[in-house]
Parts: sequence; C-alpha cells; structure tokens
Amino acid sequence: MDAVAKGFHKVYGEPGAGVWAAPGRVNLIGEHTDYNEGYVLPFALPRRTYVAAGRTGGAPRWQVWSAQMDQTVEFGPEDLRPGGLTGWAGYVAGVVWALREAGYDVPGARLAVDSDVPVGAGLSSSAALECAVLTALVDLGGLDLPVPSRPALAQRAENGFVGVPSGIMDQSAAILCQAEHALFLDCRTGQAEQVPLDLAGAGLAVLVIDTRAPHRLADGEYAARRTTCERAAAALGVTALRDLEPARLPAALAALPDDLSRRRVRHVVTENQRVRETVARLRSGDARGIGPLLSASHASLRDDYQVTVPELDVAAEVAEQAGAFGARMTGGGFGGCVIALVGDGAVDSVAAAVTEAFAARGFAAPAWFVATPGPGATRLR
Ligand code: GAF
Repeated sequence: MDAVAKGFHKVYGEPGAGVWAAPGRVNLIGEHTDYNEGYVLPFALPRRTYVAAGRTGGAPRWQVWSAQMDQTVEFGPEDLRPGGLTGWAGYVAGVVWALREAGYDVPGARLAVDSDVPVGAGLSSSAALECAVLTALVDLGGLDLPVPSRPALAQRAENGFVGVPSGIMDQSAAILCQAEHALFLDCRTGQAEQVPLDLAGAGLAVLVIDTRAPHRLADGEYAARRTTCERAAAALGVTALRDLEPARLPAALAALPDDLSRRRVRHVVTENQRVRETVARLRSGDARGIGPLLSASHASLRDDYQVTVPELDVAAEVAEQAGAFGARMTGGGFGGCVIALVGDGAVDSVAAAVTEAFAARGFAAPAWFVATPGPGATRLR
C-alpha cells in the first residue's frame, strides 16, 4: 500500500486521493463450472493488486503507471473500443470501457498500480487488476454501482475489451470474498454464501504450489472447452450443463454422439456435485474430509476435461504421496498452480517432496506458499 502511494507521488508529482486493493484467488473446487452456470468455491489470497488513484479535471483521459512494468500508458475515449489497448493496460482500459458502456460517467483519472499477485500463475492477477481499478474508479467518481453488480462489469471488461472468454468466477472472488471464508457462488443466479474456512483451527493448511509450467495453447483450448459444453447442453435440450443433475448423467452420456463431449459433460456434472459436497463437509466442520473431493476433481480435470499438464499431475500426485489429504490443480489449467490440503506440520515436507520430484524430472523448480483466505476488493485509505 505504501509503495503504490509513493509510486503515485513520484510519477505524478502529487499525492493520490486514496489507495484501493483487490486480491488474487485460489479456487478450492469447482473448475470450469462457472461458464456452465454451475457452482464454484474460491477464496481470496492475501496477495493483492494495489491501485493509488486521483481524479483529473477537464475532458476525461486516463493515465496509468505500473510498478512492475515501470511504464506509463495514457488513453482517452478514442482508444476505448474492444482491443483498442493490449497488454496489461488493456485490463485497465477495459474497465473504463465497460463502465462507460453501462452508462457510467467515468471521471478522468491518474492511477498507479503495484501487485504481489504472481502473473501467469493462474491466480487471477488479471481479475485482481480489473477489480482494483473498478473499485477505485467507482469510489473516485461516486458511481452508483452496487457491489453485487461489479463482478459482471469487470467480467465484461475481460470478455468484451480484452477478448478473453472467461466466466465470472475470478472477478466474483476478487470482489465478493471475505477473510476467513470461501465463497460458495451459484454462477447462474449470482447467489453467494460465505462459508467459514478456518483451516488453522482444524490443524490444516492449503499449500499453493506454482508449477511455473508455461501456459500452453491455453486461450484456444479454453474457448474450445466452452464451445463443446455449450453444444452438448443444446444437444441435451438444457440451457446449460448446470441443469443436469447427477441422476440424469447416465442417460445424458448415452444420448451424446461423441466421446469428447461425454468426457466434458461428465466432468462438469460431477464437479458441480463435488462443490456441493465440499460445502456440506465444511459446514459440518469436516475440513479434512474435503481432501478426497479435491483429488477426485483433479482426476476429472486430467482424464475427462483434459486441462492438466505433466507438471500439474506430478505436483498433485507427489503431494498426496507425501501426506497431503488431497490435491488438485486450481484455475483454468494448462500450467499454473496446484493446491494441496495438508496438516499444518507437513507444509515443508510436502513442498520439499514436490520440489525434489520436479528436479528429478527436469522440470523448473516450483514456488510455493501457504494461502489463508483474505478479504475482497476494498479501499485501504
Ligand atoms: C479461468 C477463468 F477465468 C474462470 O472464469 C474459470 O472458468 C476458470 O478458468 C476455470 O474454472 O480462471
């Protein structure tokens, strides 16, 4: 927070009006279910993207400086068309664009951005940036945009301006999560429940292992998964795969013409069920009991949804062999992170086992940290 405030002062020669922040996330369970109108259960990381900002007078224009890139980008209304800005600044311009498209009078502003959310690790650094900027601009401009409506607006920035066809989970996590809770979100209705997640109280920890595996073919593959799901839903006569209850799965699989859509549908239907089961176990105080559900989710993402890579599979498998109660990839896949549910005394040994296994296979050394559920987007000063 201090660094970004100082950065603002240095770049613009005056202090900003305030500092805002939004977090990255891990998804505990419920992967590739959001765009199928199903259930997700993310929690916010204590790692956040910070934005210092101040209004400018005159015709609206925007200047944004990034501490990570040590670069300032300036844009005006003429740049606000989908794809009009690319790279990191596209996420910022996308938020201004989405607000204006929704009819909001966005004030001209200067912004400084700093972040400790790892980029490209599948921890939602882009949603953290979008949501920190959105929260700052809404406050600066006194815009009447209720909190529950903000995730969809930030998602529109990503879908419509940046051009990534993501679902609504990451922006919802960045905006709606609360400290010490996971967010049980129904992605169709927007209904959100805060589920207490007192891991330390249960003698547990969520170990996040960043495999550092480069994303491979991620964009096209993600879009392809979406299309297959949408076509399967249409073929089965439902609005979205969310409408298929597990009891209908055998008949649905029998009705589908190809193996690929059968696999995708099986993943989505069983994953939605695993999310509900995870929430039930957490509500009943059985945090350790969610381990097998995490592992089943990983197997489904590996075998049926086919979005893992060898680094993710090795990390999940070795974490379990080393004593984790369950482990799974988190986020979109094709690289990124694995989460492992471990006893709080086993963090180092599980991380060491994965590091060793990576070295033995010639993979890049993984990074790791323990994740505790932090707060969603907020004004800090
Ligand atoms: C990415 C997307 F941005 C999310 O919307 C979600 O679909 C996720 O992949 C997979 O669960 O993070």
